[in-house]
Amino acid sequence: MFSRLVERLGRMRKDERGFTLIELLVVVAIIGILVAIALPQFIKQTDKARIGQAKAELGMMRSVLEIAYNESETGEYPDTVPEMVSTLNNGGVTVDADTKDPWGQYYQAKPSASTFTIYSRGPNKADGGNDDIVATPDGVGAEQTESGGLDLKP
Ligand SMILES: [Ca+2]
Repeated sequence: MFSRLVERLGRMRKDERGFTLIELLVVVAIIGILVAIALPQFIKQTDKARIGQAKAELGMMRSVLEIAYNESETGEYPDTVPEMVSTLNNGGVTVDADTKDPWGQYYQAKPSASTFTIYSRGPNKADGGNDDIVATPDGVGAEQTESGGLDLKP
């Protein structure tokens, strides 16, 4: 079939005849079907990669907060967002106005002296929906539901 197409392309140059409308429609339909099959798979893979990135970034923030907690004289976690930001920056994880999760949203923080929760709102870019990626002193988990966080930014 492919060789016939090439043959036809060769002939086309000679007699200046183009493809028929039906031929073009068939080609367009085939491309459409291929895109329809590949696109959802591609989106799924993209989200998987982004979830992995969010987990890694939250894991680094979690490590810094844990180290700072273990080294602190007060035995407390930073209990405000600005304190959390400066703790993270001092620990080598840069958090500035441009620090966003893989979906372009600010990471969310719920600071408190006794514990912390930092999370990404996940693919749906909103609190909850069972797609949030959450870090606490216990670890980092995906496909959870969180709410009530504050933008983690200076
Ligand atoms: Ca969400």
